[in-house]
Amino acid sequence: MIRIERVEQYVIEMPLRHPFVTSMGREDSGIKVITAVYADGLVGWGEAPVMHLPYYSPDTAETCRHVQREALIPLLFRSPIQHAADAPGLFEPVRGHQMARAGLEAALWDLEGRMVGQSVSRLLGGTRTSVEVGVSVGVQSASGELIERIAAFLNEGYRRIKIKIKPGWDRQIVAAVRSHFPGIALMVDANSAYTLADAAMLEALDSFDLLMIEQPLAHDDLLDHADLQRRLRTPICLDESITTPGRAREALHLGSCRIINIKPARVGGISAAKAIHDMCRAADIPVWCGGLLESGIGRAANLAVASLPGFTLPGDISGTDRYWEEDIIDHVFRLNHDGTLDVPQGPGIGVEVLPERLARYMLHHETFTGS
Ligand code: OSB
Ligand code: MG
Repeated sequence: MIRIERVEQYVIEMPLRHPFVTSMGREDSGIKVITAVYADGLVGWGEAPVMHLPYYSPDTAETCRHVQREALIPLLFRSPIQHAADAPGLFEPVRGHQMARAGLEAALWDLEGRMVGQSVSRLLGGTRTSVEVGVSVGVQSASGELIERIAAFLNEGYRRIKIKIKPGWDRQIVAAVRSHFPGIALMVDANSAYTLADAAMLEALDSFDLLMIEQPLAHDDLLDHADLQRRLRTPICLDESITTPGRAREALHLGSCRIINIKPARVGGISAAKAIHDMCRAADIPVWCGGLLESGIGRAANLAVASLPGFTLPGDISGTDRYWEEDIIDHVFRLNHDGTLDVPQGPGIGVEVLPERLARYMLHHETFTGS
């Protein structure tokens, strides 16, 4: 039984080593709502990797704080749960606000793992001890710069390169990258920058042997993606459009994509991520674990999720140094020589939070107790 005694909520902002530019805009830092749940003398940590403004998902630090404080945390105090997997049922009265739920649920998974002395990977039924990883490379100021950055990442051992595209930084850039690196596993992510009016350009991408085209059309669309997928040889991978297991079911039914990027934070938590994984596995749809510039807390949890057997494509779970000068945990995620990251095997997410680092990046802190 998990009977929560106290919840600490932190909003932190960590400077990124390199600005991350996409069709949605530019991020110079990562803003996160971190929650710590306390029970039986143990603590579990979870991250809601929100953005500064609702340009990727509707979640922001303020909406997440509000929904956790006013709705989700009170639910947690009102009824003890048996397992972290019961959190989605407990949170059921709340509509939307996927990242607020996901951050708290992740903390419960970490806590449960620590209570029973098992890793979150193990609790979930993970079958891998290391996972293949790729890297997502933002829009650069010129193609030469992009090629240099890609060369550096390949040199570090990343197995798959994803480049961000947007109108004016698409076909020619992909052509330049492909002719420079003929053999690499390459994909593009548009973050919803196009419409069906751009179908001709997207069809032209078929000639570059891309692993997939991620979220070319509207962030909440399934129908146009189904239409586009019928016209493309390259698989479409959905990111933004898949916000719940129900949406994944609709996408599979409609043929909106052939691959799904599962981000636990986007789909409302680890349980929902597992449910989508199970559904895709049964339907023979490959999945991979996406990222949202997580700190080590979210990265460790994502590695646990990516250890499930259906995650057959390299994930956006890059090494710590790709994001931060210093992380808020006691562990640095370093790429193995074979382009993989190890899945933490210790209890819970298998890493410890460093309080002085958390304090350094803290913007807000609030304590909640049941009474
Ligand atoms: O669309 O996958 C995306 C980062 C922030 C918001 C959206 C996306 C991304 C990435 C980078 O592509 C993922 C990562 O390395 O964490
Ligand atoms: Mg994406």
